[in-house]
Amino acid sequence: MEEVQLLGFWPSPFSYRVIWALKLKGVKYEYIEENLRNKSDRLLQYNPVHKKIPVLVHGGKPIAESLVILEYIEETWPQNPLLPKDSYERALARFWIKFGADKGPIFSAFFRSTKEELDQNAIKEIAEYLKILEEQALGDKKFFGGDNIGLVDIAYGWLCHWFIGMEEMGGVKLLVPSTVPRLHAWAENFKQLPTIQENLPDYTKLLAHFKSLREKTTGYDAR
Ligand code: GS8
Repeated sequence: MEEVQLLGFWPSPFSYRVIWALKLKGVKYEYIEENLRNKSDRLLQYNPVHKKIPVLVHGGKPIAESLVILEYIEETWPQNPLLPKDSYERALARFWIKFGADKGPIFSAFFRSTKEELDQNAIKEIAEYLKILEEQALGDKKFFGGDNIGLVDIAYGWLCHWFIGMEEMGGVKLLVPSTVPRLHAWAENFKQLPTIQENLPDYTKLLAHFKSLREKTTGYDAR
């Protein structure tokens, strides 16, 4: 088998998407931690356009963008399929993956504001987003694709850990049983899968990282 390497950054949910997919497929890889404040020549050479992690390097060939990497992994290692066989079901899965990617920027509100100044419009938008996910994408299923984890779950997986940290930092609770019971149950089920549980960054460290990001963005120490 050709060598697989992953260039990542420990608090990045985008790195974890790739880690989870590789683990679920049973693909052996070497993890290389990048210093994003002092990017390596390797990262700049492998992702000259965005200069971002994650980058998957397979047999010396780099692939950037986590969602593109997930599709590559699914095509290259077909064992334990993460997308449905049926073309229509696959299109639906891709629709929801794209929905999540398009809506990503709404979550930056957590880093732009302090606990006291959290943008209430952004919070409302995020609450509506969670409701749409629950009602339109998840429904009564255990995972987005049915009984088993798939690429849609992996794409939204950050909600079960990173988003919880963002909520704690912002002093809000949105992913809760009282408003989105089925999505909350999904997050719990997702997090309990051994592959996910064993591959998550330390929560306390993550929260401290979030707070330092927020301080940089807001320009002052806002506790
Ligand atoms: C986002 C990757 C990203 O933001 C993907 O792979 O899905 N759309 C991309 N990577 C960040 C680290 S995680 O916050 C990154 O590498 N940033 C470096 C920089 O912006 O200079």
